[in-house]
Amino acid sequence: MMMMSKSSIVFAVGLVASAVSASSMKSRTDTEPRTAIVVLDHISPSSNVSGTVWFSQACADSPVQISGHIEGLAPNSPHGAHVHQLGNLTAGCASSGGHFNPFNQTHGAPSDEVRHVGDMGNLVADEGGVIEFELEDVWMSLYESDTSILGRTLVLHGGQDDLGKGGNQTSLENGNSGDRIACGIVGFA
Ligand SMILES: [Cu+2]
Repeated sequence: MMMMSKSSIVFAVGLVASAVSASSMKSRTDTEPRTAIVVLDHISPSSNVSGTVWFSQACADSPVQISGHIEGLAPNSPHGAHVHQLGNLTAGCASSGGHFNPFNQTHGAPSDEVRHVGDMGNLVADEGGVIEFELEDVWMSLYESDTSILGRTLVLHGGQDDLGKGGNQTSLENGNSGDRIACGIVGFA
C-alpha cells in the first residue's frame, strides 16, 4: 500500500513536469523574449580588438535591439560590421563565409530597402579607439526563421563599409570594408 501511493505520486509529478516543459517549449517559438551574445575576439597577433555585443528581441515580430562595447581600435576609425553566413571559425573569421544574405540581395546600408540581412553598417570608434553602440534592426531575427542570425558570425572589419555605393562589383558584395579584424559566433544568452 505504501509502495503504491509512492509510485502514484512519482507518476503524477512526472506528468506535471512533462506538461510544463511541453508548454514552455511551445512558447519559446515566438512569444518569449530572446537574447543572444557575441564575444568578439581578435584573430591575429597584430590585432588587439575585443568586445561584447548583445542582441535582444521581445518576440518574433519585434525589432532586434543590438548594443555593444568593442575596444582596441584605431582612434576615430569607422568599421564595417556584418553578420556573416556561417558559424565556422576553423580558419578564424575567414571561414565564416560571406554576408548573411538569405534573400540573395545586393549589399547595402541597414536602412536600405535592398540589403543583406546581415548588414549592420559602420560602427565608429571614438578617440580612445572604443566603440559603444546601440542599434535597432527589423530584418534580423533571434527566432527560428529564414532571417535567424543564431549560430552565425558577427564580423568587424578593419575599414569603412561603402554600403554598396562604391561603384564596383565588390561594393555590391561586401562594401569593400577590408580585413576581418575581429569576429565571434552569435549564441543564445
Ligand atoms: Cu563582413
